[in-house]
Amino acid sequence: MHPVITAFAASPDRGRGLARDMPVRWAFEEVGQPYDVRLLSFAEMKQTAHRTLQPFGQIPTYECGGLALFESGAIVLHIAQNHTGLLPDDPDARARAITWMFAAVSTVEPVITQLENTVYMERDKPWFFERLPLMEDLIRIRLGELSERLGTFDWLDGTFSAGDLLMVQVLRRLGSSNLLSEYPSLCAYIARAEARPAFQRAFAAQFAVFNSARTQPTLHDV
Ligand code: GTB
Repeated sequence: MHPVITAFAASPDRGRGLARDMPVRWAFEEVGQPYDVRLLSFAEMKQTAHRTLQPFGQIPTYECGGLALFESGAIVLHIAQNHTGLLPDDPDARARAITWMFAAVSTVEPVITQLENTVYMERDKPWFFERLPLMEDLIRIRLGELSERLGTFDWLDGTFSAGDLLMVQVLRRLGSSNLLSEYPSLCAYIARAEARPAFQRAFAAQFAVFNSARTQPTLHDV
């Protein structure tokens, strides 16, 4: 039995690999663990059956044997801890890689989601055009600090780890903004990660879901 994860049946990201099943798929691909996916509609995500697995009615979830998990970062950590390939063996290096996982989701991601929320929910507010540059500057601070730390290295701490996986996935959320282009070393860091065969397999798998949803005949086609 393979682990089963949940993902959007029709992802609002239109197949760009930005929803949070993507890091989980990518982690499975990095360690060579096959997995199955249960696709959910928005309505199904809010039903009790799914909330039993994910109290907030979101994707992704992970089920394997008797274990059910939610939170993409925790799922990636679980995969990384139970397979080789995403965390170093050396205990100190392992702890540092896990630190980068937390840094991705708790220090870098919040300023990015704050900007997304402002753009999605406050666009029609009178303060929107004043607030936007403030949100962007908060992101610039984090990107500058991250770029400074990465320097000329390929990865954040030695070899590619689950810390890089989560960090890159967080940074990819900025894809449609111009902010990243101000940090060429971060663009190169993302490109390096996206060139990994495991990333490409994960991306193709989630894109296939979007593509098949798009080509499903609708009532009007029948
Ligand atoms: N902290 C949780 C985790 O990491 O697992 C957050 C999970 C989460 O935000 N899930 C989102 C969800 O289920 C999907 S990924 N949302 C539905 C809901 O809350 O009702 C977030 C996401 C959605 C859309 C885009 N996009 O269109 O680009 C990108 C990311």
